[in-house]
Amino acid sequence: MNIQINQLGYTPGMKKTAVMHGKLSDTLQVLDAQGCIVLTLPVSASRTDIWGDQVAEADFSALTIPGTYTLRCGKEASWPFPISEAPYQSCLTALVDMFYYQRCGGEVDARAGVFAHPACHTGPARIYGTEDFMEVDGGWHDAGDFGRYIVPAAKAVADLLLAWQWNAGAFAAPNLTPILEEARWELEWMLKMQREDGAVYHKVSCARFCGMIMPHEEKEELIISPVSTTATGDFAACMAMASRFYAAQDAAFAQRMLEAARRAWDFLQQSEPILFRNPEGISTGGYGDRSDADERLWAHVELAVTCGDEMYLRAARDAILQQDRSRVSLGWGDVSGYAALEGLMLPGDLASLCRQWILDGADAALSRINPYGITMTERLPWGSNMNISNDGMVFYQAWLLTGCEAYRLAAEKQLHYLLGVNPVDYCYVSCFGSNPMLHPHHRPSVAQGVCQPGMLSGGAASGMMDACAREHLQGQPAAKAFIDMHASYSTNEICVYWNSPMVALLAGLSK
Ligand code: 9MR
Ligand code: ZN
Repeated sequence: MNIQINQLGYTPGMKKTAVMHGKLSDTLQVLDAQGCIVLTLPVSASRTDIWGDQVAEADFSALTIPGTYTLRCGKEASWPFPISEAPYQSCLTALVDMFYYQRCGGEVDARAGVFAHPACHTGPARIYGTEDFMEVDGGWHDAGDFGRYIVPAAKAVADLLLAWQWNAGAFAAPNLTPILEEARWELEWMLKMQREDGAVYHKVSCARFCGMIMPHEEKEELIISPVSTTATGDFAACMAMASRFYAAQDAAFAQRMLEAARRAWDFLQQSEPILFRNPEGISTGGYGDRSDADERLWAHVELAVTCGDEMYLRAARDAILQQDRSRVSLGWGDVSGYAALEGLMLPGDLASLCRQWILDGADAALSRINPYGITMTERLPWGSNMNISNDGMVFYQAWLLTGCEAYRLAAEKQLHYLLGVNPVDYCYVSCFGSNPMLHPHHRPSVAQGVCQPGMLSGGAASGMMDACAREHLQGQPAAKAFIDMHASYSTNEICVYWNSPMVALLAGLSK
């Protein structure tokens, strides 16, 4: 289609903008389900977008009556879409259920249909380079592979907790498991990954990625990779944060997490950076990093917020003052943005610094927004849809702080992009929308020959980082470098920490 809309539709009161390739006509017509024209609206002058295409826009916010509609402009039409009070609720439910489907170390029951499976990856795992074994059952499979990694786990859990904080009411729908219970599944596993001295092992996986099989069919030896200070910092932050969320319902669990966070923090104080690289013989996800300063910063802030001790406050203050506060990063590699968001709960002057940090970051991002509403143009990284959801979270937080409409609209634009207003015309959430992503790099989906619903694709990636992308996407502009084929792991994998920021964004915007 040459007219891009959010394929899941809009609420009556939302601002609604269609994006068109080329100026198809001077007017846009809105047709109801019977094909009758209900509105005729002007189309903007077309402008050259970042990839040399002509792009025009039309605002159809005047459409406010619930129903199913299509847009027409010249000879082109959009997908049909609804106007309704809660157009994203079923998508949000599915995005949360995805975490249940990703469960490791426990049965995924019949509610998951063909994706049900007995407990997988159980039994002792060997600590790399030793003949020592540890039991580290549980957690979620990271992505289309079955590794379990601490660094991305911390991001995913933090996002789910923020989603809950922003709008607990959005999770009243009957999910496969309630969101806090699901986050706990991961937290319990993370706790097992801590060494006695407080350090945290980076990951547990087999030595290499397996074939396209179901999780319980992977029977290779499980190996626990060495500790890193990025994993330890993320762990300390995430545990200190989570302990606040569970204090009311399970004080003992909250206490266990806080003690684990303190021990991880203590380890960091006496340790040089230990930056992870896959050791000899291990080739699963690396989640390597050039710096652990941001993980340490986040840990200081969460412990300061949760405990209020002078020792943590001092560390948080020093780290915030040293931090470049011009952008708010919520990536797995640079987690400093979580310090900004959570730092809003620090005492007065530090909270003000964090508030300004968020607004500066949001303003810088706003100034980069392109015709599709996203901030990236020439280069889209592996997992760009995470960056887009992360931007949405930052805009949403800026809106919470100021009530300024421009931030809210920018947050909504990130959602619209993910759900259809993008140059490839896909709804990037599997099995949702009129033109859904259906062939993810996701072992259970490939093994069963059917797509698991509710997974956000990594999305366009300009680097041509797999053979399938090189074969089909060479020369495409950045945001068109996407192919819905399972072989393209760099453009069409799925991940827990790509779903999680979308859960937070959607929960927030559903309020
Ligand atoms: O999401 C990760 C992306 O930012 C990196 O560029 C990429 C290459 O290192 O790895 C991605 O993470 C993958 C991980 O290594 C293994 N599980 C699947 C992840 C998503 O593709
Ligand atoms: Zn498993």
